[in-house]
Amino acid sequence: MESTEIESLKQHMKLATIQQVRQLFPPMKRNLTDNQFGLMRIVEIKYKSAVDIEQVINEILKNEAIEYAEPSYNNRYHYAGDVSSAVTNTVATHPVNDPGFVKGWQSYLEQVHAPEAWGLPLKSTGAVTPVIIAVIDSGLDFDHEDLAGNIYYNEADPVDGIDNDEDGYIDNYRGWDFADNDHDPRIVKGEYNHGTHVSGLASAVMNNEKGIASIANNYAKLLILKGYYYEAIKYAADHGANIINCSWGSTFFSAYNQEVVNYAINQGCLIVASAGNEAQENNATFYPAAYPNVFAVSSVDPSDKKSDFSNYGRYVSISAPGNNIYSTGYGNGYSLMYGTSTSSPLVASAAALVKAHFPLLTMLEVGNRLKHYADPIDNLNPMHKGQLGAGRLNVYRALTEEGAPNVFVESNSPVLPGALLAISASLIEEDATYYWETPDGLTKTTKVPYLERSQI
Ligand SMILES: [Ca+2]
Ligand SMILES: [Ca+2]
Ligand SMILES: [Ca+2]
Repeated sequence: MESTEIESLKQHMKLATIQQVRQLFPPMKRNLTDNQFGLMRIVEIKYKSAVDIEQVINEILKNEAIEYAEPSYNNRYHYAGDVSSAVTNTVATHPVNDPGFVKGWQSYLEQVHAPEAWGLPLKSTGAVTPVIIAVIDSGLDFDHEDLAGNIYYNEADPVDGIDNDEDGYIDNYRGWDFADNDHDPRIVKGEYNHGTHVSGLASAVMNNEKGIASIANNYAKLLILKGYYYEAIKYAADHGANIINCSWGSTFFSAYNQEVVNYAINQGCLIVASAGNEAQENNATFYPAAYPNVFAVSSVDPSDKKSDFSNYGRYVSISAPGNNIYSTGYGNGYSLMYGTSTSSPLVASAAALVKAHFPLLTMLEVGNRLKHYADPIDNLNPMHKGQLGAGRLNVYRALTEEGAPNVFVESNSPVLPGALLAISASLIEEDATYYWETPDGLTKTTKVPYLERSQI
């Protein structure tokens, strides 16, 4: 939306309740992405809370220039609670020297077969580009002994009061705080610990004789974005994130939020999101997890049964451990938590490890690989067949097995009879033959030759 259009919008709205109209994604001095997929047309309107929001929305919709108007929903984190019971101190032997792992407090890593995966050499012999996981959460203890080494810093904009990289964010060296709209996403003592716990699961420093081990095995850097906001998803997509972890959400569908999610996915990001912890109440559908193409994560217990608290549904992509998960906390601390909030960053971390091993895969293909090689758990969960995604994460299989079909149906809506359907396939090793069945029972086949990627 042009500034003149915003002015005209303000004039059209005669409601005395309107306080501020702000374009959410104005054009940047440095055009990070040529195509913002229309996000520039979105504005945020603030109004006095004494008036009913439906009345305000109806007034706004009288303007024919408005496509849609909706409330701005609050999001909440998906951590179900601290675990107060002491952990069992069983000593394991393993080349990994992180004490949390050695003492057996991270059995969830064995459950997803991370230790076998760590021993695999990278196929590529060249320099490895770190995989960037954006952690959109409550902020981070940047000085934590087991996290400091794996934080991503934007060297193009040091903290000097100037927007050196001209991206519209002054001094976004450490990331950004979307709650306070400033350059400091650090957590301070007394603030909620959620983001520090999630970040350790995504990429705590491995093999440093401190704290915990992490699936990503030091291949992932953490881009820290504070506050549970969809604007942070846009920021992550514009600032090089491969993976975006959202251990939060709300039950409200929003057209605006869906647009931001689509934007990030179109930029090549894998959005990994917790399915939520309301299963014992109403098993609400949670967003962003339930938006199409978001990698939604449910929680399972150590025996691969659905965690009591975990939401479930057809929109879930995969399941990962979420009970008694030991990770980093404020002030060089460590704590146990449970919730789908802990399951999601484990999957994000696994996605980073797969991307490090297969740098040519798109993040969509990485997600597909994780799903295809998940261990089936439907038989263990007869009440939730098809509602816990493809199964429980198995990162070792995702790295070692071949033959995962990377086939994507490119349609955002149900395909009607007679409609043309685009199917894209990427073959990693060899020629392939695809079989599929149409609803009238006909079996179709097609052969697709393998091409070197340079030819594609
Ligand atoms: Ca900047
Ligand atoms: Ca600066
Ligand atoms: Ca460590």
